[in-house]
Amino acid sequence: MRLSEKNLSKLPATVARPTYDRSKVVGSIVHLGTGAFHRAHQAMFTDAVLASGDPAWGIVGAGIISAEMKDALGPQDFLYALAEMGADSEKVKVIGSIVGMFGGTEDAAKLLAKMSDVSTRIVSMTVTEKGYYLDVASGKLQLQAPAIAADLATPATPKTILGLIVQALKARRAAKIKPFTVMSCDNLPNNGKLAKAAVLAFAREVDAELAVWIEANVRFPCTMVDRITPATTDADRAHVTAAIGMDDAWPVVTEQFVQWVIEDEFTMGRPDWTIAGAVFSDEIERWENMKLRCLNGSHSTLSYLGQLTGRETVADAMKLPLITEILDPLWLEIRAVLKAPKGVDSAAYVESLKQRYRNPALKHRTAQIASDGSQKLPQRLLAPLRDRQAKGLASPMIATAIAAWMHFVVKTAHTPDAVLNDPLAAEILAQAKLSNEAASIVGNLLAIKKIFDVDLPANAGFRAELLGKFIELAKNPAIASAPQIKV
Ligand code: CS2
Repeated sequence: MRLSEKNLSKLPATVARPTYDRSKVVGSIVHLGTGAFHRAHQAMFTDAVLASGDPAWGIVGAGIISAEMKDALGPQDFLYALAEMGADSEKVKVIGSIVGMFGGTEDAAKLLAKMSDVSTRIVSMTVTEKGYYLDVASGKLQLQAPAIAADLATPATPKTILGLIVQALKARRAAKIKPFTVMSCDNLPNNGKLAKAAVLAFAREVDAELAVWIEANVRFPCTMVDRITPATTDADRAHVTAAIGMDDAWPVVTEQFVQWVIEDEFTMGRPDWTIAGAVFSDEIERWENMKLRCLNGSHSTLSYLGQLTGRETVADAMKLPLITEILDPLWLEIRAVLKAPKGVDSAAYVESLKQRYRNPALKHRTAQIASDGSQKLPQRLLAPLRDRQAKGLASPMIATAIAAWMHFVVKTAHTPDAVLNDPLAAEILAQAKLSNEAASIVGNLLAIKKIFDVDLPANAGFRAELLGKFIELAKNPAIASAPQIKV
């Protein structure tokens, strides 16, 4: 038996389900990147809005690259089970807020038509850091990236989020339809401002007047999104099937904690997501920085150290004193230059992170978090590092974190068949293999401007600090770095 509208009544009583009439729900939010995170987060908040009796805000999901999710959820009326796992309790609910889906480039024309239609009031996205095609260090649009170059060559048939958004806004402007709100839900600082910068840079290449109109009329609220949601595994599928008594091709397993802080800037209205606990705030930058630096910064650190110590999951990595002895002082370094939102105690925030990381019910793979380091390090770790440098403070623990990333990439470079998941993989691996000598490795990797810009390699004090930590990790018998490294 497969999860579907018709089988909802056969779910066990313990499983919550949509009680609203899904046929009345209007698909007014188009979401680009309907992966596990979106389905654990925004779709869950939106489900609560629909359940409260407001049918105006359904989600039409879109896979940008592939039709995989549409193919999985289509036969089950886009319903899926969300398992919220605590250390000793579990809640399972079926989410009904996704009412349609487009999948992959073959649906791009239909997706564009929907985005151009007046029924679409919000276009939101979770496409990860690299989906914005912005050079992390300079903030410039990557005009040479093949997907961007292709969309610029044929703007009427876009395949990237930037091409789609700009083309849909162009059509709306021509038809005198109000522009939708563009809402980024990615882990980037000032994600709305970055989304705006990327969209405007793309629009300027297409039509300068359109860019001016977008700048004046479109809103790009910033958001802080938080819910630890590992990629779904086959074990998760089996677990959820047992819990709901029927098959779900792509359930989501997440934690019980969830947080969403949003800047209240919308062109065509918005759902009342506060019903499920979202917060509208004008202190969004502080919220984003606290989350990106304390959570994501420590997550990345822990994942590289976990990868070097054979710890497959975050919960396992948290059991290793070597790792917690690095994380605790790392958090102190980060918090010392952090402006927390008013009334929020960042020490208590960090304590709650430790509990979340230790959740044994979540099998969050360190390999997953360790991916795309080039896109993650700047905002997670290099930003607090620069803030400390501006105050003349040394940062031995942030240096340790960066050294751990360096060991991770060097090890990957020297391990046959190992793959580095990173859009800059070719450049990083080439730099990592240039020399086996510690000081040269550190210098060569630090020379990647797209990650470290020019200030960090030029800072002699920081170079020495980083090299010291790189050597310290190399000499630590618990760290399995590449045997080739000569210290
Ligand atoms: C993680 C995030 O994979 C990663 O880089 O740090 O996905 C993290 O789990 C979420 O931001 C938590 O909200």
